[in-house]
Amino acid sequence: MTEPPNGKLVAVKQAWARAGRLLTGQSDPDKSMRLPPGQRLVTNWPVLDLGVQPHVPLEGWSLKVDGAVANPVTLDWAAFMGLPQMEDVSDIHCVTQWSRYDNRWQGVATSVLLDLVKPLPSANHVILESHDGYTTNVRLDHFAEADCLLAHSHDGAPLTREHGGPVRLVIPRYYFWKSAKWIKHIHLSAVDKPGFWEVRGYHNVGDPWTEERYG
Ligand SMILES: Nc1nc2c(c(=O)[nH]1)N[C@H]1C(S)=C(S)[C@@H](COP(=O)(O)O)O[C@H]1N2
Ligand SMILES: [Mo]
Repeated sequence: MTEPPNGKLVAVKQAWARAGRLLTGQSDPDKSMRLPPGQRLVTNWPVLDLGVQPHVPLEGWSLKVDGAVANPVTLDWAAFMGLPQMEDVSDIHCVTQWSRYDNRWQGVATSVLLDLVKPLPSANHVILESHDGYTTNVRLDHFAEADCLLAHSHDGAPLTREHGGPVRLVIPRYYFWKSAKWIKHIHLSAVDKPGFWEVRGYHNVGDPWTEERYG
């Protein structure tokens, strides 16, 4: 995506990144506190996007997983829902300072998907691409962790369109911008490829406990 619909919002966040806004200078690498430095707890669930919330009907939905894998797949809805399902409760930490505890997600573990496609030894990075043109990147070993999933439901109800339904990534160890909504393509790669916010001043990794907001 070259020009997102909400260019003004993007420009503001980019300016914040340049200015190092919201940084407290504190760090909690051992995760001794549940709430990472500089975060505040919310009980609502804010919606963040680039000004579009793509409508993706289940009939046309598909998820492509390819790149440095032995067995690339394109799953339709029935195939995706036919995979073993899991549930996990985790906290959300958004780089814009809100955190939300105890999100109960249901979906397919990233490890199940990886078992299916069989990553090649050269695969080290995962590039995620969404229906709104959004992209983001994570390390393969972190993507594969036990609390990471492709979620289709939250608290037992289908994920709403505004929160990334039909399916979004959930990767709790990072700021929430890494958890791509409306996911359509997962590309495994030997080389890293910074995504939408990563090329606009956000940190390439995004660990909330060491305040990797920008970088
Ligand atoms: N496809 C897509 N995924 C996305 C985004 C986006 O704009 N497009 N925003 C990211 C950001 S910055 C955040 S904080 C979370 C917000 O998720 P929520 O709206 O469900 O709270 O989604 C992330 N995933
Ligand atoms: Mo965000």
